Amino acid sequence: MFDSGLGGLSVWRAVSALRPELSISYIADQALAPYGGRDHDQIVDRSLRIGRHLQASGAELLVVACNTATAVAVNHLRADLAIPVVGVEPAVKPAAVASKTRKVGLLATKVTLESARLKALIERHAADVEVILQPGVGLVEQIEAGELESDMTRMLVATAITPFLNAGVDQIVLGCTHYPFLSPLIQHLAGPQVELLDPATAVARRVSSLTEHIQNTSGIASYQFMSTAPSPRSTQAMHRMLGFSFAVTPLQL
Ligand code: DGN
Repeated sequence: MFDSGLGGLSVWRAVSALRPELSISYIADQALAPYGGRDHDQIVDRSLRIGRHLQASGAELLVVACNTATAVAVNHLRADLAIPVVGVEPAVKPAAVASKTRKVGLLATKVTLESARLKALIERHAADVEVILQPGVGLVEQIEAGELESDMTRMLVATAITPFLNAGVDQIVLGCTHYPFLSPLIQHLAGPQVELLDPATAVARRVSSLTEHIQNTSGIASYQFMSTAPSPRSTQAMHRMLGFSFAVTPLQL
């Protein structure tokens, strides 16, 4: 499993809750984080390097725990790798189905918002609702720094969701795997009439069905966390986000 940084841990959390016996190697590509403003070639190149590395290390399935990398690199990964590849997509369809106001907010990175993949997703599943697109400016950086509740984070979240609230949305799609770590703050600022949608549980179900054949005879999962640019601060943030301590191994790609 990989992400540009710590956001994919929201997917890690859902997968390990559903399948606690699965061993997971997680790569945070913090040397290149955030992916959200990078050009496509760079994201594709990084995703391929990470995917090949994990496949060569014995992974039987790859989870792209990043909407941005999924939007631009998932097809390249599927063409290149021999193992199945599961991506993350903003939960536009369930939001469109659930919306009573017929107005849905989608918070994601710039690359995801501008991707052809997202455009197709909205056309396919949300053509009859108004989808308001909003980049989460600065939010990934705050989460990477472990700042989940600071005044600055609060201000950035308020700025990001104000257009949604002004438009009267009743669903906010969290279109970046980092954002679920801000769910308590977003929910508090948006109010109880707004529902937040995180695709992690749906991804976990997909992973689970694709790994039914994988037997872990010991019944004990081994977890490995790697980063291309580890730091004590981000390791501490990871511990806080997952609620337990572990080593983060440096990785060079
Ligand atoms: N967590 C990622 C996503 O879901 O898009 C990437 C965030 C980023 O690197 N900007």
